[in-house]
Amino acid sequence: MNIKACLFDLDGVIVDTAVYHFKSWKRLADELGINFTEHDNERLKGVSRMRSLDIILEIGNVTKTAAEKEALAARKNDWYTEMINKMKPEEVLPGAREFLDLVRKAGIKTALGSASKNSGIILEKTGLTHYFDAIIDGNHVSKAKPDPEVFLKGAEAVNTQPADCVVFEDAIAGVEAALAGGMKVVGIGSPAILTKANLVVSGLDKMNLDKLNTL
Ligand code: B16
Ligand code: MG
Repeated sequence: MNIKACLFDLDGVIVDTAVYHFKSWKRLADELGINFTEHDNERLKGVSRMRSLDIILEIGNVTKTAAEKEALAARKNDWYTEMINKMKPEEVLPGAREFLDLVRKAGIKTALGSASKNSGIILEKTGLTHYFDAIIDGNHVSKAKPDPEVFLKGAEAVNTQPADCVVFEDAIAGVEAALAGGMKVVGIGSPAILTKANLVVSGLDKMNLDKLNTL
């Protein structure tokens, strides 16, 4: 395959913001009297903010109106943004900056394809903004992964056909989104979980151009 663009998920691939999501959702769940565990938090990875809240409310068997849910999600996001505003370049996951550098030097385009509406601030605080030719995130899409919208928009933004793109994803829904978009996908995590990915590595520190070219 002649790869022309690499599309990257953010949380779980480039940075580990799951820990900040967990802390802020946990604070909200505690206030609501819901027992929300780190195990439950796995279900929130790659999922939109509102869907995450719905999952937590489901766990606690709690019902809220649409207006109440908006307010709760906004409270969580205030706590979350307070934490990500303190993020540092050292928090970039091992090998991510190096791999971005490598593909860019090989003439391959790079785009972000994240569900997060906070990707701009995360990339700025970690010093990664300029590694991406295009940034598509939760502010640009109406359909969440596993819908391919975020990656199709990413491919379009870097003028590349989906068949010439490789997606890097840590969530099952993200792997499915990439495949639904007609792209190749490298799973970041465990092969036992990301069974549909074309290749699975434990992190971007285990990626190189040779592996990319085998896809
Ligand atoms: P926000 P990704 C996702 O990021 C997270 O994995 C998920 O836990 C979060 O709910 C979602 O972003 C929305 O984030 O509340 O900042 O808009 O993995 O798609 O980069
Ligand atoms: Mg992710």
